[in-house]
This record gives sequence, structure tokens and C-alpha cells, in this order.
Amino acid sequence: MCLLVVVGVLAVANERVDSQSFPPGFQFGAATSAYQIEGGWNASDKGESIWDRMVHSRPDFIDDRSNADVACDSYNLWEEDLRLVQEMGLDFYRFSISWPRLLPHGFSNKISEDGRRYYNAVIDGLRARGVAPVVTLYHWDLPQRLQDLGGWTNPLIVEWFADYARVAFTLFADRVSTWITINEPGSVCDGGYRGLLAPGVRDREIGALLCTKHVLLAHARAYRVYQEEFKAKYLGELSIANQESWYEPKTDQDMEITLLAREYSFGRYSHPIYSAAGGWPPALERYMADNSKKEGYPRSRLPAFTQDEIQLVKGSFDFYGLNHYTSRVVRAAAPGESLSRRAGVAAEELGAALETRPHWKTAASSWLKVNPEGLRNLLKLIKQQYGDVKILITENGYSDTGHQLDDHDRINYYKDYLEQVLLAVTEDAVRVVGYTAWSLLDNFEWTSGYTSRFGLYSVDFTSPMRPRAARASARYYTSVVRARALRVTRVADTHNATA
Ligand code: PNW
Repeated sequence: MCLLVVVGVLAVANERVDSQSFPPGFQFGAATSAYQIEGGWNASDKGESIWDRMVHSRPDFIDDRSNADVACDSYNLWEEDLRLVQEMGLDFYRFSISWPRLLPHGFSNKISEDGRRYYNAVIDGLRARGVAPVVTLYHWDLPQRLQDLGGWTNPLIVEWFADYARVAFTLFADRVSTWITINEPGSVCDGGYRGLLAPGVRDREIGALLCTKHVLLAHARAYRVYQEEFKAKYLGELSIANQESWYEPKTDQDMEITLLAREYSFGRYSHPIYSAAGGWPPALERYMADNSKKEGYPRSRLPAFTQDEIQLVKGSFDFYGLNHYTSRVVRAAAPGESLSRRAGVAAEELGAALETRPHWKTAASSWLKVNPEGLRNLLKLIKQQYGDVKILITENGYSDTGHQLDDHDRINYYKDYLEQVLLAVTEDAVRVVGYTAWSLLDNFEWTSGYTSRFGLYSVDFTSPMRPRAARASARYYTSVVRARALRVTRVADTHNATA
């Protein structure tokens, strides 16, 4: 047992951690999201979401023309999911509430009794099993009715989201103490408004940037609602979950474009919240203003914040929520070089080419290149830019094509990425407080449908019973969670470090 409480001072020659404990209090979890697992798309009075609309009206949008009408059927099989969560010994389970399941019309005047009963059951079931619920309010399934009114490009959505958040806090905050307002605002805005995700609108120049501003204000209003109306009573913590890849320059000459690409793809969503000054990242704000002027626009396409808005958004966090999967190498595009929409978010706006290194292994998702050191670099960068903030890794994981249970590639991914988390904690003193594996289960992987699988547990989508089966990675992650330590080589090698 004492081997398991080893701390700090291990041999980190070659910066390989041999066997080392996570710091006391470090929390382990796994994540899913409502649309990707629940099914029950029209159960009871549930409203239609933009993903329901997308998969039904444009089946070609999904690689295998599938949908999540049933998905993992977690709307019915949630107890089975909780059994897996408990079996793994997780400290928390991160799942999301479907806005149109709780508020069928999108607005807070009508709360669905079945929606409320479903999320109460999941929350109570987790707590009964000693697992903390971590609840995301918005994981991409906007009520279609709100989309018809302009969705995230309409400034009124800021208050609609705050109203929805207040309903969720009123119903569940007595039992939920960690909240994520919005999952990956970058995916919501740049994915949704470059035509890569629902609502599938192509308007990078204006739509995506209106969305950016409103999604930040919506997050901040929800944060303030909690702070003003619930915090004193329940003492919970809130943040947003940003998706950030590690960007490094291809050559020394590419440093400037790399810094701008970082600001464009994730600084846009983090600087307004976490920086001391608030507002847009200054270099990006200048670039966007100049660019917009050159293009003949009367004002910057990146919508300005008022002073009040800057204050509202600044500091609207209790920890830093980070989703991380992959890395890119950045270089300035050659004159006239054409960059595809899929070359990454910074390509068209900045003329930045995003590449990968040949030795980075590719997962089943073509965008997911494996570079574990990228996670440590990113954690250090966050600390350097925004100070000694508590960081919760809200997603990290690996996809395969999913037919095998013996998923050694996924085990290696988790092992190597977790090792980098430990190095960031022990060597760089970054305050990482927890780690979340994406995903508990195979699920509907958005436009990839069921062609790539992220689950620690496989799901057989051809069977109406949707049976779950543990992959080797589920056993591996369970062993890490139970030991609260990572063993890369033999424990015997670490004799000098036993406590
Ligand atoms: C996340 N990238 O999206 C989402 O939060 C999940 O719903 C999704 O299933 C999971 O990752 C796997 O894709 C991402 O560009 C979107 O690196 C974009 C990126 C990574 C993750």
C-alpha cells in the first residue's frame, strides 16, 4: 500500500515518470454528452434540437448517414452507465443536460416533467454510488426553435441561456457542485458557422464571430446568475470548457503567426474570461480590425465589447476547463496557397497553415494526431498566460474504429498523456486538479457518426439492447484511478521514492 502513496521526488531522468502518485485530492472522471448518448430524441415532450434537425434533414452531413435517435439509449439505460462509472471507481461523471429535453420550447416558461425526472434520477443515482456529478449545460444541442430565431448570432440568446441556466440551478444545484456552462465555444461557433457541425451555416466572416461574442456573454451571465442567486447557499464551482490544441511554430520565422493562431483559435475564448485585462486578445483585436478595414467593412468583424461587457466576462470562472486532444505545427501560408476549410480554424482568417509531424500517430479521427508533450506544453502556457489557476482537464481521449476490445493504442494514449499531466504538476507546478477521460462509452461522434469510437466501454449499436463491454483501456484507467498513480515501468524501479 505504501508504494501507492509515493510522492514527488522520483527519478525523472529523461523526463520519464516511472511510477508516481497524482497529488492528494486529484479527481478522476469520464465524460459523455446528451445528444451523443441519450437517444430518446422525441421521447415524451422533448423538443427538437439543431442536431435532430440536421441528421433528419441532411443525412449526408454524417459520414455513415447515421443519427443519434437512439445512440447508446442512455435515456433508458442510464443505470447501466452508472454501474460502469461506479465499477471504475471514478470520483466524478461529466454528462450534459439536453436543453430541449428540459425546456421543450427552448424558453423557461415550460419545464418538462420527464426531463426533470430523468436528470434527477441520473444525479441522485450518481450520488448514491458515491460519484460526483459534473454537469454541462450546453453540449451543442440547441433547441431548433432558438436556431430559427438566429441561434447564437442573436444577442438575445445571452438572456435565454441565462434563463435556462437558472432553471437548471434551481432544480439541481442542491446536488451538483461543479458546472460547465458551455462545451467548446470554438466548436459551437467556428464549427457551427463554418459548416462543419450543426447548424451547418457557412458564415465564418460574420456569423462565427457574432456567435463568439454571444457565447462568451451567455457563459458569463450564467456564471453571474449562479454567483448572485446560488453560490452562497451551495458553494459550487463553474467554468466553461475550451477545446485547445497545442500549436507550435514550424520554424523560428513562424513564431508570430503561431501566436496569432493561438489567439484566434482559443485565446478568443479564454482571454476575455481568464486574463487580468479582459476583452479580446489585443494582437488579435488589432489584426481583425485591420483586416476588416482592408476588406471594406465599416467596423471590425470581431464585434466590440462594451466596458460593462468586458467586466461581466472577466473573471467569470472558478477553475479553467480544458478539453485537449491533439497538436499542430503552424507556418505562414505561401502567397496564393489555397487552404481548405478543414485545414483548421486559423487557416482562412489568418493565412496560417496547420500541419502535423509525420511521426505523430493518427487516431481513427483524421484530425487526432498523437503528441503527448503537447498537453504539458499547453498546461504550462495556460499558467504562463493566465496565472496559477486551477485547471480541470474536462476531456482527453483517443478514437479507434472500435471493433476490438483489446485497445492497446488507447491505453498508450492515456498512459502517455497522463504522464505529461503528472510532469506538468510535479515539474512545472501547474495546478491541475482533475482529469476526465472522453469517453465513458462509444457514442455518436457528430459528423463521423459511429465510424470512430472513443469509448472506454464499447457499445454494440447493431443490437437493440445496446450492450456495453469493457475495453482493456477501461481496466487500465480503473487501475490508475484506484492506485491514484501512473505506472509506466516496474514499481521496483522506484525504490528511492517510497514514502
Ligand atoms: C470534443 N479538435 O470535440 C467534443 O467535446 C466531444 O463531444 C467529442 O465527441 C470529442 O471531442 C471527440 O471529438 C472536439 O479540433 C472538437 O482538436 C474538435 C477538436 C477536438 C475535440
